[in-house]
Amino acid sequence: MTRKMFDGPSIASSEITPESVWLNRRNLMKAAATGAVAGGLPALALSQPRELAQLAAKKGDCSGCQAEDDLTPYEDATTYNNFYEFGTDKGDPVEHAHEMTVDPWSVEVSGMVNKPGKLNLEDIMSGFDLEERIYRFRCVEAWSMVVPWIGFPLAELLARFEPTADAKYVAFKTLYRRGEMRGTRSFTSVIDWPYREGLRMDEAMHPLTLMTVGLYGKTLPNQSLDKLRLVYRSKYCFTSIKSIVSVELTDRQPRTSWQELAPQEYGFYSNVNPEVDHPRWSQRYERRLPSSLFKPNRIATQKFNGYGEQVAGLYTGMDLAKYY
Ligand SMILES: Nc1nc2c(c(=O)[nH]1)N[C@H]1C(S)=C(S)[C@@H](COP(=O)(O)O)O[C@H]1N2
Ligand SMILES: [Mo]
Repeated sequence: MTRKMFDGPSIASSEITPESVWLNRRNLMKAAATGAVAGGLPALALSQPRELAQLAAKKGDCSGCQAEDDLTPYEDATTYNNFYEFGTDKGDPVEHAHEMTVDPWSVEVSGMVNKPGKLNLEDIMSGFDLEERIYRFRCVEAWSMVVPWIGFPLAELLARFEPTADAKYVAFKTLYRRGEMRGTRSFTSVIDWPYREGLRMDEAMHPLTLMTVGLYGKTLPNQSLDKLRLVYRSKYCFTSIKSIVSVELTDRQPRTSWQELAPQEYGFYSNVNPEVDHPRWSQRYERRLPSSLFKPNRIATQKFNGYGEQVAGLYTGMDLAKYY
């Protein structure tokens, strides 16, 4: 089943950057600058990094945690990124995201809550045992990567602000600081900043929905998400917004940045669904990074990213081709 073709400007053509282009960039980056990259990577509290795969596989909630998939090398997961605040090319984030000040970081929770307010990231994470907070799963789009994320269920954060019974949706907004984000100043910028995303309340409270603060035992390198990133495990990776500073509980379905840009291509729900093609490409397969022209590493995409058993109930009776 194919949705209607999008006939506007091809805003997301960076999604399909030719491999040769990004491979070159990637090698350039490698050679150029462990400086910029490594400089932005304070190793957080994993004092003695253990075998990551082992750590990542041991989570209690591991049913369907994709522990059988090999981890994507750190290099690949952090050099092929989308973070339009820093440009639309996959190589822009690793090159420019270090220009963003990420310390201190706080998030404001407002709207339909009994206790609105602001929390510092340090306060959110105090008392955290990071080794107990590793979740391994795929981030899927046309490509995919398997990452050991560090995070915590979003529900834990929301509970501290006491959502009221009226709250039906959660609206997320990211940091928008023009001076530090060259992509927002660029004439090619197509997004109405700040970048936005939304969840229905039951999705937000689901234990598989995470706020992440790091990956591979490190606080998030800027290009991947510093400082708070939402990850809903059964949805496409583009819903996982990076650098959240505002969370609003509301009774109205929020508009997401991608929905605004291209409503025929991106819907509010965005669950991983190989049965529904993207208007410009099939969604049956994903290219697992590292992937190249000669070794595309093509893998069949799983409905709900393999979490159907856990989340399908949230969408009972909904036509997922219509509510994509
Ligand atoms: N703030 C912000 N978050 C964002 C984006 C963005 O442009 N800005 N891009 C999204 C898209 S389109 C994708 S595919 C993923 C990419 O995540 P990755 O760079 O870790 O692969 O981040 C998402 N989160
Ligand atoms: Mo994306």
